[in-house]
Order: sequence, then structure tokens, then C-alpha cells
Amino acid sequence: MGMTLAQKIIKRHLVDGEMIPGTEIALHIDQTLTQDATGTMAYLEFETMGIDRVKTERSVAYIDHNTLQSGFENADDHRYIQSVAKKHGIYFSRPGNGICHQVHLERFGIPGKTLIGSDSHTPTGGGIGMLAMGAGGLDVAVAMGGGAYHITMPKMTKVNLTGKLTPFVTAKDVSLEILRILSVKGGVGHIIEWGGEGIQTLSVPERATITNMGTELGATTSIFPSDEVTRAFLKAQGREDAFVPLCADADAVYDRVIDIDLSTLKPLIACPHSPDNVVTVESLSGTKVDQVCIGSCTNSSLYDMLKVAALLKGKTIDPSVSLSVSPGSKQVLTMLADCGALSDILAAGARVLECACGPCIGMGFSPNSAGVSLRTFNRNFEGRSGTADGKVYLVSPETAVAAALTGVITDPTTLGECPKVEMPSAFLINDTAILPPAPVDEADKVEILRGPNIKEFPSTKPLEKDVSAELVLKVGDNITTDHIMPAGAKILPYRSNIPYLSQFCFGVCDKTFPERAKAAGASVVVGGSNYGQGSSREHAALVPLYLGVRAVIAKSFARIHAANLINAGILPLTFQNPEDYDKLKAGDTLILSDIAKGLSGGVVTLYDQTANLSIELVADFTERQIEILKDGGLLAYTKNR
Ligand code: MIC
Ligand code: SF4
Repeated sequence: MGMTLAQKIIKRHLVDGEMIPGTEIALHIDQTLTQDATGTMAYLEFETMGIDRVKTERSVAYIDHNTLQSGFENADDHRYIQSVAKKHGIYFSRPGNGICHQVHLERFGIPGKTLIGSDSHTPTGGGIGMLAMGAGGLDVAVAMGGGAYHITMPKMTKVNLTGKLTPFVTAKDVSLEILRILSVKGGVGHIIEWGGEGIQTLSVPERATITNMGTELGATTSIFPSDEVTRAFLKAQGREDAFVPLCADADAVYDRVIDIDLSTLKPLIACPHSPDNVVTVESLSGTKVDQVCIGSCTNSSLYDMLKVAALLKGKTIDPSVSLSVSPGSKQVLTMLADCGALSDILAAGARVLECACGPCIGMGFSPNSAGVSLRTFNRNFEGRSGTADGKVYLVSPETAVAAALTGVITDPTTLGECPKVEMPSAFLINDTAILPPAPVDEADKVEILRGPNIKEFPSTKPLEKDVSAELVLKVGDNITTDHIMPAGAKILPYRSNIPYLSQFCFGVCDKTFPERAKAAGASVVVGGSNYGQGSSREHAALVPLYLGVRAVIAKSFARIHAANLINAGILPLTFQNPEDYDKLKAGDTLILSDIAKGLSGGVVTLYDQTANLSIELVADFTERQIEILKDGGLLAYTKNR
């Protein structure tokens, strides 16, 4: 039987387990990346392992999230990461050099290699045929130390593309269409492989837009074959030697096949507050827009920016709209400047921001109160923009420009002639903002620079026999990590300071949560399905741990968050009977007894003392995960061994 492309890469990297969907496998990891908002933790964790030099083929530390530096905190964290990178064999991409996923694709990605990153949009690398996955910081630290990365062997979904995109319909619309079809839960437990004759018409940046947003489907990752389009991109990046042709076997078997005819797609838009809330742009035309933001790891390539510049050329944006443009990398920005396209963007009235995540993670450019913001980003979760009642819509760069010019949601196909943008045959290469690590024999001399913003980890303890805890918070379906541990300009600078961060835990749902959880001593959170979707931030587990959360009981969990909970020593348990969710009430006293025995048997019994009822909870863990939970988290587990 033939193999899918992802199965081939998995097979080559398999160090433990069998490739049976639903069972745990361990993969050798060739490359890692971190960004600064999750990186400080990851490197603190790496340091505790006492390993001198990373064991990967390539590890890169990017600074792209916390670049506002409104106080000493970010600057301290950046210096810390820079010094750790230099000492331990990690390349360091300086602030301003660009968004990790964009720069990694340009300068480091290699088809057929495995990559994990402490950022959920790491699957962007699937645009050039990498098996690239988002992970918690601790998993990345372990991989840097040469340890394997454990995942559940995914099922395989194929999306078969036919036809060709019509003018003003883009890769972003393909991402939104698949979200419309599958929803934010539809990719859970699957790898999405893109194929069919339609992929030949898609450039690498377009493919990367699509694999980037596969994260919003909850998929383990997304991947395109490595073909002549990939070769041309790598050649233009001066890296043709990294090219290897890769594709699925003709007789590969998929668990699910979805067909999309590119020629029938229309410009689409995701409405607040979920990326799968998708309708046609046309159906909302005329809606007043206050703000437009172009950029983020989804749509900040040179290809995207040249289209934006061509559409803005000679025009002026509507006076009622504020427009930001953040190019994805120094390479993109420099090339825009050199060809004059940057002048067209500026002349039209855009505010050009740094090559960083910026507004995507609420670092500035928050909309006005109740403002409507059209963004080319990948997430529109409630409150993420920094304005609690802001209404964020997700669109393509073309639809974004149309709204910036007219002041209302506008179908871009009404803009007239669609500009043609060619990919350059050679990108401008200047890696001065990527600092190589110190040579091995000089690493000893490198001093690690720590600032006062870096605080201790929350302490963990081995699993208790029984836990009596208060149900402090009950939430619904699709709770995101932005609900659990919000980001944004006011909080993000404290990613290395768990005690400070803890004040904001679950702030979007219930501002009294931190205080009540602390008062309870031991607590439980109850959630609906797809609990913990979104980002890879392990802070969404470490902060609840600090506040005394012992278990999260939900109908189902998102992949990375479930792993982060286990790594933190918090029990992620699921309802055997989803209807039991309705029986539990906030404030109830819950007793989990004989937990270790329950973990081995796969079922933990919960007694709700307040309601006087017992409920069976599924404890679906591998032997390794049970040992991690028993030890009180992955750090303790790793140290104990
Ligand atoms: C995000 O898009 O939510 C982030 C910020 O990039 C996160 C990482 C983080 O929280 O630092 C992610 O996607 O993993
Ligand atoms: Fe940065 Fe936004 Fe991409 Fe996250 S989704 S890595 S915040 S640009």
C-alpha cells in the first residue's frame, strides 16, 4: 500500500511506536524554532537540563512578538535569549528581522525535515514540504536536547485542489473555505495534505498561507509536496541545495478526501469571533470598517505586499479608516523599498509597522471601542486585538485593501483590473540580523544575561493519591488559550513572570477567577469541547498550575494544550458521557480518588460531594504520560531520569 507524504516523513523520523492512528509515536526532530513570548520559558527549561549544546541540525531563536519594549522587561528577555542562544548553539534572529515563520521559510526551512516550534503556526513550514508542528516550550526544549517529540499518530486528510484561482480570489480564501467546511475542530487528530493538479498554480507563499491556517482547523499539521515550485523558491533564496522532491505515492490511502475547485471560490471573510465563522465578502458588503491591518505570519510575504502596493498605487485610503501594513521580514521590507512599492503603500496613507507580529497579538494598533477591524491575520478570538468589544474579521490582503480604499466591506472583484505580481527569480539575501552561535570552544566564555523580569517556574509536586478541589470555573466549547491566558501589550511583556501573569488568567471569561482559584487552594476547571484551541503558549497551563488547578475536565481537548497540561502535571480528563458536563456546577466540591489507579485503568471516578453524584472520567494516557503525571510534570520526569 502506498504512503502519504506525511507518513513517509514520519517513517523516516520514527524513533518509537507504530504508525497506527490514535497511538503515541515518538519522532526525531531535525530543527526547532522559538519566538520570544514562549522562548524565555523554553530556554529556562532547556538550561535546567544541563545540556551544553543543542543536538538538533538547526535551532533558531526569533524575537518577533514582544518588540514594543515599553519597559525594561522585553529588552531583558531579549538579551537573555540572545545570550542563551550564543552559548548553546542556537541561531538568533534579532528583533526587526521578521516574524519567525516567514523568516524560517525564507532562510532555514528544508523539505522533508521535521521542525517543531514553540508557536502554533509552525506548520507554515509545510508550505515547502516540511513536517512542521507547533509544540509547548518544554517539548521544544527536550527536542533541542536531542529528545524525541511525542504525538498521537494522526489520521490523513487529503485536500484535492482542481482548477485555478480567479482574479482577486486568493490562498487566504482557500484557507477560509476549508475552515468553513471543517470548522475549528475539523482537523483535530489529522494531518492535512494538499494535492491535486491545482497546487501547481500556487506559489510557495500562497502554500504557506494555507498551511499556516491549518492550525485554525486544529490539525496536527498541514503539508504540500516539494516540487518545481518549491525548487524555484529555494533557488531564489540562494538555497537550491536544500531542495529535495517529495510527494505522496499515487496509491496512498487517506482517511478523508475533500475536493475544492479553485475556480469556483469567491472572496471570503471570517466574522467575529471565530476563524470558521465564514461567509462571502459580498454578503457583508457595505458594512462600515474602522481599521484595516495587513501582515502577520499568514499574509506578510513579498508576494502579498507587492499585491497590496499595486492595489494602493496612486490611490488614497478612506479618511475614516486607519490602515497598518507590517511586512513579514527584513527581506520583504527591503525588497519593497528597493522596488519603490513601499512608497506606493506610504503614499496611499498606510502606517508601516515593524516586521513583527504587532497587532496580531494585540501589541499595539488595537481598534477603537466596538470598532470593526479587517485583518489579514489568522485569529479573531474575542479580546485578542486588545479592545474587548472590538470586532475582528479575517480576510485576504486584496479584500483588506478594498475596505481600506472604500471605508466599507467591499468585494475586491469590484476593484477593476487585478494586478499581476511575479515572484522574483532572486530574493535579496542579507542575513546580518541573524547571529550565529559562538564556536564550541568559545561557548564557555559566554555569560548568560538575566534580568529581574525572569521569575521562577511554578513548583510542581508528584501526583497525590486523592484530590479534593473546588470547581472554580465552568466554561463552554472552543475555549481558546487567549481566554485562559490572554496576551496583548499590557500582559505579554510578563511571559517570564508567572506570578504577575496569574492576575489575568481567564480574564476574558471571569475576572474573579485568579482570586477564587487561589482562595480554593486546589481547584478544577470544567470545559466543553476543543478546550485550549489556538496558541501553543504553555503559560495557559503553567499559570493555572501556579493558581492551584489540579485537573481540567472537558468534553475534548486541543492537541498542543492537552500536551502542555500533562507537561505541567495537570490532569486533562474527558467526560465518558458528555451529558455529565451539565451535572457539574461552579462552586461544587469535587473529589478525585485513587487517581494513579484510575490513570492505569483508563477511568478516574469523580465524586461531586455537593451534588452527591459520581461521574466517570476518561483518562486516555500512554504509559509515558502517566509517568509524567505521576512525577508532577515533564521537567520532574526528565530530571528523575
Ligand atoms: C499566537 O498567535 O497566539 C501566538 C502568540 O503566536 C502563540 C504563541 C504565544 O502565545 O506566545 C501561538 O500561536 O502559539
Ligand atoms: Fe505572530 Fe500572529 Fe503569527 Fe502568532 S499568529 S506567530 S502572533 S503573527
